[in-house]
Amino acid sequence: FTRGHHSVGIVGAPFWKGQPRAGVELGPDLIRNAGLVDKLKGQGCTVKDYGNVTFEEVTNDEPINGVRRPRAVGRANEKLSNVVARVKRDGHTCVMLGGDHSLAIGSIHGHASCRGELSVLWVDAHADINTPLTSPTGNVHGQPMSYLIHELHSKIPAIADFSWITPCVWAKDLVYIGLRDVDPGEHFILKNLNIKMFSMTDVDRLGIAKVMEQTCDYLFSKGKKPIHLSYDIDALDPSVSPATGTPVRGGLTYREGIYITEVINQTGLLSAVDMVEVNPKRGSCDAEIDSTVTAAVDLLQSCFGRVREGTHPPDYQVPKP
Ligand code: 6HN
Ligand code: MN
Ligand code: MN
Ligand code: MN
Repeated sequence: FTRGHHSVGIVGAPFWKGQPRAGVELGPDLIRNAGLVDKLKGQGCTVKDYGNVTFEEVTNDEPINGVRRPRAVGRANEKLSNVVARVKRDGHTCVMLGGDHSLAIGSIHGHASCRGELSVLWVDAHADINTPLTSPTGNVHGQPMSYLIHELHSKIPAIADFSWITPCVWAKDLVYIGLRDVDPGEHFILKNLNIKMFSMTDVDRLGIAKVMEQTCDYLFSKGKKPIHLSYDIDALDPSVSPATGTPVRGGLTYREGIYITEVINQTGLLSAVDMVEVNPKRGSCDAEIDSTVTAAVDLLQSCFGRVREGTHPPDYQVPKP
């Protein structure tokens, strides 16, 4: 009776080692405790919760080629890739709850290993496309796309626990929305590979409706492929989602953020979603944490058919007195 009717598989990935700030590993359970499963069921979805992936402890994890915690990050993503591939084989739209954004490596890789070529929509304040050698920080959450893009393969140095990664996304199949903090190496890559992006300046100029229209036109002109939506909660303005590791002023409003997911649901092509970088330890009070977690849940509900105008069962009758 709603536009839900999706089959959703949820995977928690309580992992933080793609960046230095503890707390982001609490994201999956916080988002669940906010009622995600019941809310999705309430709007007509079938939901299977695969629980949290468990990650092995890694001691002795010195940087390689500037990449921090390369063994932990490489192994965690290899495991996640296998779990996401299983969720896709089981026939669900996969929801990966992070965790930091380095997890997009495993999520997209696992998705592509099952479904082949994908369209990737990356909603984020950041482009997360630094190579290990352009990265100003060495944090892998600022690098995941660089490992996945075919065109960047020759720029990636060898890292033992990353050797399982085979590039699976073409630069033309990637679109960014929300960018406002892009490093020089990343900007060069975006321009050089002619990657489609809607920075916050573009959102200001066009409005979010035109941004989404152009996003869909662009992606569909390359052929209709399963969509992987990678949603970093820091795409939203910090007034909405303050509890995150790398907040940047001037982000998407709550309404713009929701509108993106409503349009993606309408395409009927959504095949996997990442919801990442919710970090309760970065909130300065409960209200800040609640606002951030609620936004994450609301975005996921909109991905799976919740509409703001409301809905009613087809057989609904106004009660007669
Ligand atoms: N994120 N561009 C910076 C870096 O360290 O490479 C920040 C990355 C932020 C990543 O928010 O997922
Ligand atoms: Mn970000
Ligand atoms: Mn990110
Ligand atoms: Mn639908």
